[in-house]
Amino acid sequence: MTSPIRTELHDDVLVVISDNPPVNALGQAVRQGLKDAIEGALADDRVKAVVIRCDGRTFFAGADITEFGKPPQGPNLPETLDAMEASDKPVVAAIHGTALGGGCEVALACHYRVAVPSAKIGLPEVKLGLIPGAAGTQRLPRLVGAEAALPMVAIGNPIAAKKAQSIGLIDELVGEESLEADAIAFARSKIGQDVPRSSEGTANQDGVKNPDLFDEFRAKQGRKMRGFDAPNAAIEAVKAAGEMPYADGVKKERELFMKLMSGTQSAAMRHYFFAERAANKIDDVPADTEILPIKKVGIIGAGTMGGGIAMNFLSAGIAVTILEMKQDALDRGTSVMRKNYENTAKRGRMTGEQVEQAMGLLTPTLEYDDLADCDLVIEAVFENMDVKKEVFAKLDETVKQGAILASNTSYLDIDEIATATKRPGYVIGLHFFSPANIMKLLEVVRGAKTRGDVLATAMKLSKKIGKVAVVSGVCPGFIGNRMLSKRQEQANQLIMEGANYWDVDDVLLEFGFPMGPFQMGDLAGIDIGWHRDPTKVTTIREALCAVGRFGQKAGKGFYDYDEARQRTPSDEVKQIIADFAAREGSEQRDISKEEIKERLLYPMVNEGAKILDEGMAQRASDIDVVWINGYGWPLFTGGPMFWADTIGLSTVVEGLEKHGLEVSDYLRNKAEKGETFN
Ligand code: 3H9
Repeated sequence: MTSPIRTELHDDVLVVISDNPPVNALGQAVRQGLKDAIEGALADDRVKAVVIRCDGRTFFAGADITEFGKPPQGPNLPETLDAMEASDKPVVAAIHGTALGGGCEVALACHYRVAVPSAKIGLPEVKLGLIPGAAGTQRLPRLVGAEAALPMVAIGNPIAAKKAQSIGLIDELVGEESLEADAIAFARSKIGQDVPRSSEGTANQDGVKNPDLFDEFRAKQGRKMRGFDAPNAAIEAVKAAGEMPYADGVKKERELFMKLMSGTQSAAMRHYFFAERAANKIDDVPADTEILPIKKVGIIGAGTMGGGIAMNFLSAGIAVTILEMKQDALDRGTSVMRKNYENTAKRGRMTGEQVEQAMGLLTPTLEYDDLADCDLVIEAVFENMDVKKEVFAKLDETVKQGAILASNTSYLDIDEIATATKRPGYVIGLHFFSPANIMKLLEVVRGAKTRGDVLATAMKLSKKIGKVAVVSGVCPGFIGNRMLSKRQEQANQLIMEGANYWDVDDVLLEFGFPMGPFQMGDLAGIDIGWHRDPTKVTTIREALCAVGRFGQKAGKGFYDYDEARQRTPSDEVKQIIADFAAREGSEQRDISKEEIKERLLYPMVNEGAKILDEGMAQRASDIDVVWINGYGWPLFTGGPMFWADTIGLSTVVEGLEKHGLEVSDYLRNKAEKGETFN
């Protein structure tokens, strides 16, 4: 097998080049090639300096994640990098694309780093439930200080080259088109000088002088880190870089790294990494399917949903025509969008110019005819089949042939909607989640007649607008809401049987969700869809509405809220629930948190199994992607299906049986055979 590493001698500078598509992951052959190349350079008197660069779209994007969990094959990355750093001849990393994880560690082991301005550099291992394992946690703080290193190691977001230069991680920015030549010149300018080694740096003394740095960081980032093991290990490792000699710090890093690597969180998060990428692939639609050009998008409805959807396209530079029935609704919708953008600008995440650019791409209208030349129209009107069909019939008449007509429905039958048109092949569901400009998930609903190129276009477009897309078949509630309804059913049932509603919420919080179903109800508004007749009480929600407990906006719903929107369980609500249960003849008993957890989560797994069995999801991991991105299922468990695999499908089956709940044949069969979903 030919090595992915080759070398080219440019007079006295040896350029070591990696060509390991798609992302130059540091697999065994790359490590071996790098080690050999460095040893060769040291032994060759003609070579006075070394440049390391990559072919293709990026510098090394990290260790090869597919090797994790398999028997290690040498040379390992730490020893390869130690050999590099030990060189007395200057070694320069020439960075383009993304230098991530092990790739950033390669750069840190080099004596100098130059980068093109568009490059990004970072240590995203925490996003895989890990910390850097090739001395990144020890070299980085010694080079840039603990304060600058902490967010990079513990939060894991890559930083732009310019920022990296400002903290001392990059020595020089070079030309986008002249990376290699500039890096060679830079390397040549360092020949004959003592080489600086990151492992010998002293910037980490900032953490020694101000040891509160670490607790302050933890306090500030606590919410983002809740439930995750890796960020705390990352903080510990960076702290160790200030407290211990380098060799001991590296040992400490290794201990922490190995512990995380063998734990369930990292397995879950690595599962998710590949799950997100798999979700973008459609089994029977070839990857090279021709994509339909989408230059102009029409949106019907300028309410919260329509406006949010529109912002996705505007932010991605795609023109949007937004339609409403009445001028005041149209004006209100567009001004909300502008306000949202301006708030983002206030927080420094957009410039004023970008706000104007985005809003400049928006055309508000009251006329269907203005949608005629759109390539894609998404309707986000009232959830009613007759209304939707009317809209689609009108769109079919007005919008040019070959354009895609999409519905944002969250549960209606796309196939029935498609019957209102003469182009069912071009009809698709695009189910955005609220707030649509923020939530990552997009359920792409494939109708019976939806064409392959229409689907492929939707998937490609979703990536362009920064969404994580998952294909769902047509069934009530699709993947996400269909499973949610099973959880909600149990939540309602549990409080009728005597469980405290705050215990139900707390069980989910403790599991890692950002909030429970009753908090969620309060946030969304309990009066959504309420008939407004306080004398007609057939559900607990109606009973709450009848006494004006409409949710957070009213200061009270299931919970009482203080000024800071902190919730306190309400005796009044407890009584309302008890009275309602008595009226319905529902017996009350003490219900343990364990039972609550099992009854909330196991039926979801069972529904997931049915979704798979019916072919409504292509793969179990797609269901995980839906729940992690759309409903706050904790990433560190890998999603409902991976979590079920982790605890064992027979555990789930036994739990469902114990509580007298449905067990699908598909789940039972898998459990009996000792199989897993993933
Ligand atoms: C680490 O480095 C640990 C060390 O500290 C310790 C060592 C001792 N390995 O995302 P894309 C595949 S941990 C294997 O669609 P993009 C990916 O699955 C690692 N495969 O492209 C996909 O395959 P397919 C730290 C990888 O342009 C294809 O490449 N590094 C890896 O949208 C294209 O990927 C990270 O966490 C990998 N490391 O984004 C960075 N990376 O085509 C992880 C990608 O079959 N990677 N693949 O579906 C990324 O964040 C993005 O891939 C990147 C490109 C931004 C680089």
